[in-house]
Amino acid sequence: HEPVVAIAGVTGAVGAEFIATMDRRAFPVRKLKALASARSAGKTIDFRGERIAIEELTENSFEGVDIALFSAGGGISRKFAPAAVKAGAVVVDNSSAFRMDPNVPLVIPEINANRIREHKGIIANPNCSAITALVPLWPIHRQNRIKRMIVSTYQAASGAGAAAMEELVESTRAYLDGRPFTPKVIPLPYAFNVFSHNTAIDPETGYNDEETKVIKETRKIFEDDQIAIGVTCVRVPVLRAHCEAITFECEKPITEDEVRAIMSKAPGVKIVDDRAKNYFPMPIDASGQDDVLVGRIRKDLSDPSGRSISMFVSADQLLKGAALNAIQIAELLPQRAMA
Ligand code: 2RA
Repeated sequence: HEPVVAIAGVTGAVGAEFIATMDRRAFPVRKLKALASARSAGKTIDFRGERIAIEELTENSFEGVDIALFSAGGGISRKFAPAAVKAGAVVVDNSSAFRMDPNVPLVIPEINANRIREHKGIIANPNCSAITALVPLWPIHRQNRIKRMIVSTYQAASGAGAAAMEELVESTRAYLDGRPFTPKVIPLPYAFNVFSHNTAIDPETGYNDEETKVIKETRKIFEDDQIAIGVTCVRVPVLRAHCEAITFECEKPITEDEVRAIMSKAPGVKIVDDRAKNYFPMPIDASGQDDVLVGRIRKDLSDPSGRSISMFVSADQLLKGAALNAIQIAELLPQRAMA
């Protein structure tokens, strides 16, 4: 039978993209349960020509649910995902709550879809900044192990939710009007500004939580605890696509042409690398489409051994960085195969 699907966090930016992505990919749904906080209960959403009432998310929301998609923050996932599993649902969780749990597969379908069947009720969707880097890096790593990578991220407002996207627009409008602006979501001036990813900073390392996620999630997804990873994550005044500058060092020499050839066959990747036209991955092209755009592919001149390459990538944070990756996981769930 077609699955009953619940979305926990249906009113959020990712929740909306879950629905749009299921529509676009004709994901079969017998019944959709729209779950959100009490504040949203009673409002409605449209799904496949049906008006669906939003229900308050409680421990009892998952009776009869086959697949529960979560994107309402780690606290909500920790509180309600176990109840969903107990009710018999398989949870695909976009929050960071369970990503490092050894009993929870952390999955990017282009890389480790084989881990999905090992789930014990919960499958974790990786952080968008990890997905954006790893989709293009994996096919290289498989052929010529990456021993070190240096990643700088330029992360869009959407990673902080719909309210942050609105705040970027409003703070920019205020800036242009010369009006003072009191932020409600982003605790720093956002218009025309760049700032360190505003999450907790590890007192030992000085790395923020976003940077620590990139390191830990890369090692779990690649199943390689030895990869050396240096990373800096910042928030930039862009609406919904992340960009990342990546330099990686392989075990054996590798040329930019070899990387280009690998990228041309890599699933989930689109090469945008036109030096003549100075045209490379940009958020305005990455937004609203499924691929990770890859360009600026070139030899890292700081490594004379010829084992290092630099490149620049961009991906839609709400799609491949969140909702699309989660739906691709849901499409591969075993019971879906029996539907
Ligand atoms: C961010 N990766 O961009 C985090 C969560 N989506 O804020």
